[in-house]
Amino acid sequence: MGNNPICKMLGIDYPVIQGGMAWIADAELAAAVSNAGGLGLIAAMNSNGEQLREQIRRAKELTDRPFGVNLMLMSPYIAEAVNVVCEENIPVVTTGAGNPAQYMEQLKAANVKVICVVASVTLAVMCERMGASAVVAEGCESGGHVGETTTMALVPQVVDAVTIPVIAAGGIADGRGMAASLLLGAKAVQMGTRFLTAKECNVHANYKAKVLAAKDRDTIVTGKTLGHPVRALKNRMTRAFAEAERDQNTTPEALEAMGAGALRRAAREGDVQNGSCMCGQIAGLVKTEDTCADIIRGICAEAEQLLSSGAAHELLL
Ligand code: TUI
Repeated sequence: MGNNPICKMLGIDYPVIQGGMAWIADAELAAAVSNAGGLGLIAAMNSNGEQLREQIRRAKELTDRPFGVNLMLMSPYIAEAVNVVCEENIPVVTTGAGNPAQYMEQLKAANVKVICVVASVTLAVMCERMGASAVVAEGCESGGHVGETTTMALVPQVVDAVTIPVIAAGGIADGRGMAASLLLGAKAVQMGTRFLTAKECNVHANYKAKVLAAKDRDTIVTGKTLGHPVRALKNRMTRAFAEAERDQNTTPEALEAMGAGALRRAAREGDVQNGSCMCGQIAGLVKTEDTCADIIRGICAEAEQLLSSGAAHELLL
């Protein structure tokens, strides 16, 4: 993709970026996506510096291609994670779940490109001013921590508000979603749910099976009352959480305690009833476990075919 600004900027073959899924996006998944020509990412999530360094070293053994790290800005170890990213010469980070202002200078000084994941035009504009190389405009169809605006509404508004390249995310899992994103003005796509079900993804088999079986209305957003809304598959845990949120007598501390460790429980232990199976609304479209190479090549080929076929164009004649 010689004309694509994101491919040129990152030295990748396809304008496809893997989401930085906590407890899921490890060295193996990141290396598999990068080896397939996309941009793989290791999720730093709440890892301390040495845990993150171990994952980075492992990914370096598995691929010679560029890969990045997703920095979760709410992490108690965020300062350590930023130091390790700089020391390990990681070429690019994505940031999520907050405002990256505090870390921009250090990352840029170490030649790390910063791509901010944003859920609003306001934060997109702030990130561009701070020196971000691109933004991921992530609609509320996505899994995990979500904003309030849909991908369809958010992407073109962010595209009009910034001059840096925009990457679309939230609700994209096939060539139709990619083609639509490019028509909205995005230069690339980021996908989480699609890679969660990849063959090379180490998430627990129970979690993968639940995503593959999910239908269009099987996700729910909880945590709004805590100020960090999270989208996950409906199960015993989300039902209990939603009920506790409706109860005026529940304290924020009690709610936080219910959520603590829930993603790990589902992703690593396979407890998909009492754990949190974060995933996007597009899960209903994801039916098969494929390799990262098949996912990336398939989606780009389908988007290319749709955009060049003129089939949509005919509808306006
Ligand atoms: O960050 C994500 N997705 C995530 S983070 C995560 S870990 C987590 N686990 C439990 C509770 C909370 C987080 C799981 N999934 N996507 C990027 C994203 N960023 N979506 C929304 C935002 C966002 C929201 C508010 C970014 C900034 C913001 O406000 C910052 C500010 O100061 O304006």
